[in-house]
Amino acid sequence: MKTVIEHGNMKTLCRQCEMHCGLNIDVSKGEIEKISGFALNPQNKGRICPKGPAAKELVYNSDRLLKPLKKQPDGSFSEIEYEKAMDEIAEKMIDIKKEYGARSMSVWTGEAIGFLQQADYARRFIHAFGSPNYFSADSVCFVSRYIVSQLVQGFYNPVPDFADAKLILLWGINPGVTHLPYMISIEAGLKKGAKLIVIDPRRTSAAKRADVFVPIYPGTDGALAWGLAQYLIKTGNYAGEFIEKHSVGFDRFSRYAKRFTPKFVETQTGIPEKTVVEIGEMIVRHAPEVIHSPGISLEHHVNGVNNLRALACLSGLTGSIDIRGGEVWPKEFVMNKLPVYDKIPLLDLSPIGADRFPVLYQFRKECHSLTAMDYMLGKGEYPLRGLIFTGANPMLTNPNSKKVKDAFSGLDLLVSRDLFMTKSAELADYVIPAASFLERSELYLYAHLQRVALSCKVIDAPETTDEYTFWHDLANRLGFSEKYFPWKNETEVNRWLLEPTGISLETLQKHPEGVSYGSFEFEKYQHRPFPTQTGKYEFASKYLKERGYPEVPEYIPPSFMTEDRSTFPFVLITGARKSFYYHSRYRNIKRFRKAIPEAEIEIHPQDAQKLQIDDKERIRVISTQGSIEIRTKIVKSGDILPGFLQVTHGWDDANINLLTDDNEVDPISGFPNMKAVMVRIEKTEHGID
Ligand SMILES: Nc1nc2c(c(=O)[nH]1)N[C@H]1C(S)=C(S)[C@@H](COP(=O)(O)OP(=O)(O)OC[C@H]3O[C@@H](n4cnc5c(=O)[nH]c(N)nc54)[C@H](O)[C@@H]3O)O[C@H]1N2
Ligand SMILES: Nc1nc2c(c(=O)[nH]1)N[C@H]1C(S)=C(S)[C@@H](COP(=O)(O)OP(=O)(O)OC[C@H]3O[C@@H](n4cnc5c(=O)[nH]c(N)nc54)[C@H](O)[C@@H]3O)O[C@H]1N2
Ligand code: SF4
Ligand SMILES: [Mo]
Repeated sequence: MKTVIEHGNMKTLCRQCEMHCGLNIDVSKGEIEKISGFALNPQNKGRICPKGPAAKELVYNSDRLLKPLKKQPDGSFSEIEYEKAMDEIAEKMIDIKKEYGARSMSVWTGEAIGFLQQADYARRFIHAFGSPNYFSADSVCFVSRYIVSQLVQGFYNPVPDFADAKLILLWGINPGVTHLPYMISIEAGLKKGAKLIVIDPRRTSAAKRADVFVPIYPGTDGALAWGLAQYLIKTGNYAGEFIEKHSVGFDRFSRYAKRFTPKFVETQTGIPEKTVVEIGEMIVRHAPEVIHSPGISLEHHVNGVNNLRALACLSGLTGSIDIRGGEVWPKEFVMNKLPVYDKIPLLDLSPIGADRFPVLYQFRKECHSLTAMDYMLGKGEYPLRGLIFTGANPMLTNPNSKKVKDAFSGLDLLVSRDLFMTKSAELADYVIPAASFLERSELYLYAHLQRVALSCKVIDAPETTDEYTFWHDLANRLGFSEKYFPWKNETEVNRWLLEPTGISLETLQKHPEGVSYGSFEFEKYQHRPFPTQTGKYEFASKYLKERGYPEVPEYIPPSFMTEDRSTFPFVLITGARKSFYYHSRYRNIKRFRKAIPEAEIEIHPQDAQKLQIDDKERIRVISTQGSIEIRTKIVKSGDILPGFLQVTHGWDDANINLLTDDNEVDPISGFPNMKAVMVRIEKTEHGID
């Protein structure tokens, strides 16, 4: 494993999260010496989060897998040559195809390889093989928001212009920890005088900087959004001209809004009536330069889509669409496309979950990962017998881990591509060492900056394969590489992707800070229709109504507010992010592990006192699905609402997804409830050890 240059400096993009900050890499004697932020990349302007420099500890980690592994009959792993492993994987795929049909094979991409080019190789591969079954972490990640934006305004990625906003509302998102470049833009807005409102059951780092911090019961954001809509409509403070000319469904929307008086909103959200009015007044004062930015937490509820729709409609009410300081539609940068879905639709092969969640399938062309488990367990319309997963650790990240284990364990073929041995990889028949982001080169679009950039290969790691090479090598053995994976390597793919754009690979190689592909124009809807079904901004959705869902985003209270609580008196939020950890990753970075050595359950001091629980005591948390033991962290009063608990996911030995339920899902998106899980707590014999 040597850097591609012996000495000197290289610039690239970080892909340890979706933000793709610019990195500056100092190299000495064929090794990375130091990683810092690249000041000329406008995405991060030289700043990076703690994971930026930790990339060095990631790629040179002593746990790194550098040889393919094959599971032996006794359950242990032995090393195997790459070519032989690939021959055997291809043979097993052919067997599965012969016995059950191609659709019984599937692929799954995780967050680590991203949502664009790297994931698209896998999509292309499985469709070319003849199976519609492409799964990914996206269907527990951002896809609900993607569906909502498409439904309401027709674009999946309107970008927030934080720097020019006058009022920013963060709904269950903590960008200082999770999206550093967003925080940089928010800070630019705050410097110019913007006000900040943070809506969260926990006092996060963002909440500490807010003008108004609004603690809210999880899963009730829809009620607050409706309450604000009611306030704006009742006081006549809405963008009448925009609504009249460019929207549909406002009459039905405003009729439904009526019941959400500040008093009613208080009963649902726990937010005092007067705070609801105060937020309403602030919106009126600053409209239309108002941005509502939701995080993952609004999606992880069974009423997620409709809560998000209600929220999305607030931007239409204030006319904050496609304006400076509002939500802007970026120009499209049209590259060649890797997915071949349009050429090989495969709909007649019953993609898994397409019948159960047709909206998810229609908007995303991807299958429902939770339903996949049932098909693997023989409870589907047809058997799912094989899976290749890459950059994912579903054993710790999908809900109901016990079911994931049972499902994965019974497959005829399970292949993991990863940098490390993980809880999921342990179940695999083959584990193939994957190239890290510093060992490949890919294109990235900064939509909010309208720039395109290219990451470069910093390290040559012949012990590993990059995503393209892996899928190419497998396609080659299965006889479809010439047709579908004809490029020699990733550089050639990048050249092909850029062909229609007028920007060459060489230009991007010369400009590691990226290249602009257009300036912003605003209010484009004045001269072209919204790309929705009706050509208008949709306060009510005929599309959803036709599929049996409510036309306006009706609010349904989360189950903990309506069900009997005697067995499970606490409500558990899972997955609030920590700076040092990324889902299940980085537990093997020693200095991070020293800072946070093990999983913790955040608990309010009042609740701890009531249960006579000490700080750092090992307790048991129990849900309808299972239980885990975990150490307490008694937080300050005000840091979490009493009656609510929080556990960050991704820990091997205190896996919170043993408690989440894969059947408690949003009926539109199929997203699981991960943010309002009913639980109880019991003391253990361990106490404080
Ligand atoms: N360091 C780090 N960064 C990451 C990740 C990581 O694992 N680590 N993961 C990346 C990924 S894939 C994603 S999807 C993003 C997620 O990014 P964010 O959406 O910013 O995720 P969180 O940090 O979990 O922040 C969510 C906040 O929502 C609050 N919350 C929970 N339930 C509710 C609710 O019902 N309503 C409201 N209003 N708030 C609620 C939680 O208390 C928490 O503070 O982060 C990305 N960035
Ligand atoms: N309870 C609960 N569960 C959650 C969430 C929550 O909030 N609460 N959040 C959900 C969300 S939003 C998401 S996005 C998912 C994420 O779910 P996953 O994508 O399954 O999560 P990771 O743990 O990040 O798994 C990534 C794996 O990829 C490996 N890897 C790292 N770099 C590379 C690379 O370059 N190539 C390859 N091939 N592998 C690599 C890592 O070692 C790691 O094992 O988790 C979800 N799960
Ligand atoms: S925020 Fe951190 S992990 Fe994400 S791209 Fe930037 S430096 Fe990398
Ligand atoms: Mo995510």
